[in-house]
Parts: sequence; structure tokens; C-alpha cells
Amino acid sequence: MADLDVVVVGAGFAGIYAAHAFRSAGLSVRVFEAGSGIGGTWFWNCYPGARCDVESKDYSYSFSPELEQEWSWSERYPAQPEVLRYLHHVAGKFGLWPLIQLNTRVTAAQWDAARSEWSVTTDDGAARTARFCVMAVGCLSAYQVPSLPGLETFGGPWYHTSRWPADGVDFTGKRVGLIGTGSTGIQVAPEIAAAAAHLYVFQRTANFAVPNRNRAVDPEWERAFKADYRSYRQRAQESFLGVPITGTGRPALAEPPAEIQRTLMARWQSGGGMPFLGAYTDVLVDRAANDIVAEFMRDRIRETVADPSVAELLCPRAYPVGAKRLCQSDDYFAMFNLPNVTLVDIRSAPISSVYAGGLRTADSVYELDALVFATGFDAISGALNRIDVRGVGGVPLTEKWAGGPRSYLGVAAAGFPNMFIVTGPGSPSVFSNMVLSIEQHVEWIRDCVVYLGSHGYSTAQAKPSAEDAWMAHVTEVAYSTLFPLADSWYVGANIPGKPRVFTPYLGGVGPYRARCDEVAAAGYEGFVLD
Ligand code: N01
Repeated sequence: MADLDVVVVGAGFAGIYAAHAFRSAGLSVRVFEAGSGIGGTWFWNCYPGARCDVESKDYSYSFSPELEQEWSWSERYPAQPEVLRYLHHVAGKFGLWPLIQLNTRVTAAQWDAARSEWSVTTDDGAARTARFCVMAVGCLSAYQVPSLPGLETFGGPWYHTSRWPADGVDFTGKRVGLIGTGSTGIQVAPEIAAAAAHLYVFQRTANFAVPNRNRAVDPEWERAFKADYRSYRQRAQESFLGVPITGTGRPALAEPPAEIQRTLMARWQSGGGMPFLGAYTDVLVDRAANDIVAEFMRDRIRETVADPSVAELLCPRAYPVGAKRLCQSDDYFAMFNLPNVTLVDIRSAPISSVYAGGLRTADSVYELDALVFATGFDAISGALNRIDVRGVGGVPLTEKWAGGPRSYLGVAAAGFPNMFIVTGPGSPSVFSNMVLSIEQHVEWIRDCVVYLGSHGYSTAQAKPSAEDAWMAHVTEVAYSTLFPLADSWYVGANIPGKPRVFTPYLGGVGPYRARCDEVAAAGYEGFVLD
């Protein structure tokens, strides 16, 4: 008999809720977490300026109305420390700490067909067996540092934003080089600029960013909002992004140009990426409509940045707006008006090497005291591929995914019985409000495990044919949009050698949930139950 019913890998939003959900269903569960604290992405990404780009009222668990009512967020967009405090509150309120083992990295998981159980090995050398293995490893946890020649010779400290020292970094009086201008780089840059003697921002690809218009939560608004939380959550579950936003419902191309400008400006003024990009129905599927929105955003950069040549360099042109994750910032572009900030174009003159005193590009030398990498992640599949996962016949998951990650519904993989992936490749995951998608997956997995027990089955395994059909559907939906036109982490383009496969499901949170529910209602259609 297995040691446990369920092993959960990772104690972020997904692992924490999984602990609660499985235990509430009467199952024995243990969560292994590599970090010294819970929180996953919110534990590791403690760089200054880290803030969620989904509003706090949405980026929170919905499973407990009591929790929903008792917790008060202080800001419209919560900063990293507040999200972490929230998760600690949840773990304490629901008594989850005894189920979570920190400082323990899962290194391998092997399916034992004879015993119908997983053998899970951790870096403390221990091995546990479990009937089910739930991978809650996060979509953006395998961070990447580019292999720059000479990095090991650099005389000063260097940091990756996703492994930021918990007690902070003092950049006072320092010349700092920042590499990476995605969501993270755009958040951390103004914080570094406020302290450093000089900040050099090394930009390879200019990025779009909308304002947050972050503000304190008004207690009156909060009271009124909480009175309607349940029906709001219902609307969120049925929505496209996991956040109920209201668009015009019309295509931009059918709208008079002046009206488009008015609509976009109103949304720009109220802040937030989802309502802005969601204003018109054709922005993410029609290049002409997309160009109108992109030009509107470039105009905002031009009117913010004083030096026209810097402004032009900051104007994104390499991809349709939204096809890479839209960044949010209230102060990134204005930061380039500061005398101690320099934008360096490493698209035209790439970084050639790092040396003890700084960094060389094809046409210049930059003397630096510290380097910051905001260079992103081996997304969606990276964290799982770093665990030695072996399914039926000892086949490694890395071998199955050599041509790119594949799964059925983004939650299970053929050849890997009783292994479930929370917000895995082929599910809405990063293209949705993650907390809502996490809850949906955890509950679906829990229900499946309970169903197996109550119907006399011990294993569930996705059928290869179901997986093939699902991945074909994921691809078809993606290629009906502008998303594949960008060299983004959505397609693995940021990792040298990674197969180019579009993995998030773009069919919408509501329709996706409905499909998952249909599969369950049909006795887990597409799975072999044994
Ligand atoms: O990572 P990224 P991120 N030389 O991959 C550059 C979520 N998130 O950590 O575009 C030079 O987006 C790279 O350049 P290029 C959110 O989903 C959310 O910023 O490849 N540059 C790019 O500029 C987000 O999308 C929040 O040309 C190199 C940057 O590094 C996801 O996390 C906040 C390079 C990487 O950008 C990842 O964001 C933060 C090299 N060798 C993150 N390699 C919020 O909720 C990479 N780059 C607000």
C-alpha cells in the first residue's frame, strides 16, 4: 500500500489549495516545496517592485466565502509582500502547515505499474510512494540566466530577479546594468533607478506597457463589492480570461477612428491590461486592428519620454500588441527622463561579453558595479522537465516532450497514469487569472480522484488519441490569433533550442471549464480507467 494518497509538488497558490482540497476529500496528502517558504512564484520573485497585474479582488481564492469576506486587500494591484501575507493567512486559517514540507526539492517521480503508484524521490534522499502525483510546480518557476561569455569573471554581484535576496539589495551609489525588459524588468527598473548612481537598461526587444493606475482599496467600495462576491466569482468562471471585463463587443475596424481613440484613452486612463486589450473584439485576431492599438500605445510613449530618439527606441514594433504578455507600469517610460538612466539598444549592438569591470557590447563598453537579470523563465514545461519524471515503461517525460509539451486538457499526459498537472501545457493557465484556473484544476483533479475511488478504479490515464485531438485543438485556436507571430515564452522562443509550440489554451476560461466538466460528466471521457 502506498505511503500517501497524493503527493503534491510545489507550495504556491496551486499546492496550497491542493493540500486543502485533497485533505477535505478524506485523502492523505503531502506537499513538497523546494523553497524555505510557501508562495511559489510569490516567494521567489521578491525583487523590488514585484506586483501582480491582476486585481487583488480577482487574484484571490474563491473556495471559501468566509476567507473572501475576512481578508482585505490594501491595493488594487497587490504587491508581492501582501500576496505572500495572504498565502500565509490561508495556510494558517486552514491548518495546512503540517501538510507542507519546506526545503525539500522533488528530484524524481517514477510510475510503478506493478503497484499502481508513484515513487517520489526528494533531495534529502527520501522516497515516498503515492497513488497520485499532482504537479503544482508553476508555469514560471524555472528561471533562466543567459550564458554570456565571461559572466563568471564579473567582479561585482549579479542577481536574477526570480532569486532575489530576501533581505534586499542596496544599490545606493552603484552603477547597475539591467538585462531584460519584460514584465519583470519593467517593474524592477524604476526601483533600481531610484537608488542607483546610474542604471543602464539593456533592451533587446521594446515592450508594450499600459498604466496600472494602482491605488489604495476604498473601504466603501470594498464593502459594496464583497456583498456581491459570489455572483462576481460566477461571472469570472464563465468569462474568457477568468476576470469579468466589459469590452465594447464591437470590432475596432467597424468603429470611427475618433471613437476608437476615445475608447482607448478612457481605458488607458482607468488602467489595467485586460480591459484595455479587451476593448475591441478584433485586436488579437486582426493585424490592422492591432496596429491601431499599437500606434495608440506608441503615441503614449512619445508623449511621456522627453528625448525623441529614446522614445523611438522604446516604441515596440517587433510583434503585435498583446502577442507577448502585456506589461503594466505607472512609471517605467517616465523613468527614462531621469538623468541617471540610460537605455542601451542591444538589438543593434548585442552584448558581446562580460568582464570584471562591466559589460561589452558590439559598439561600446559599460562599467558596472552590479548586474541584474530579468531574463525570464523556461516557461510552462521547464519546471517539470527539471524533475526526472518517468511514466509507463520508464519513459522520461522529457522524451515524451522532446518535440514540445503535450497533454490532454492541460491536466494529464498519456503514458503518465495518475499524474496530474495543475495549469499544465494546453490549459488556459498563463492566459487567464491564474488563481481561478488553479482552483478549477485542483477541484477537477480532486473530483477525478474521488470518482476513481468510488467507482472501484485505481488508475486514470489520458488516451493518446484524446491528447492528440486536444493538442490539435490548442494549436488550431492559437493559430487563429496573432499570438504565434511573437517570439515569446508562450511558444518557447526565449529558450535556445526549445521546440516552438504554442502551449497555453486560448479558447477561453469559461468554454475550457465547460469542456472539462463535460469530460468528467461522461465518466472521464478520453481517459482509460483501470
Ligand atoms: O520574463 P520575459 P519576465 N540577452 O521572458 C530579455 C509574469 N510576470 O520575467 O524579448 C538580452 O517576459 C528578453 O528579451 P527578448 C508574466 O506572465 C508577471 O519579464 O527575448 N536580453 C525580455 O526582455 C510575464 O510575461 C508580472 O528580446 C534577454 C526579458 O529578458 C512572465 O512572468 C510580473 C536575453 C525576459 O522577459 C515573464 O516575465 C513579472 C539575452 N540573452 C512577471 N534573454 C506581473 O504580474 C532574455 N532577455 C506584473
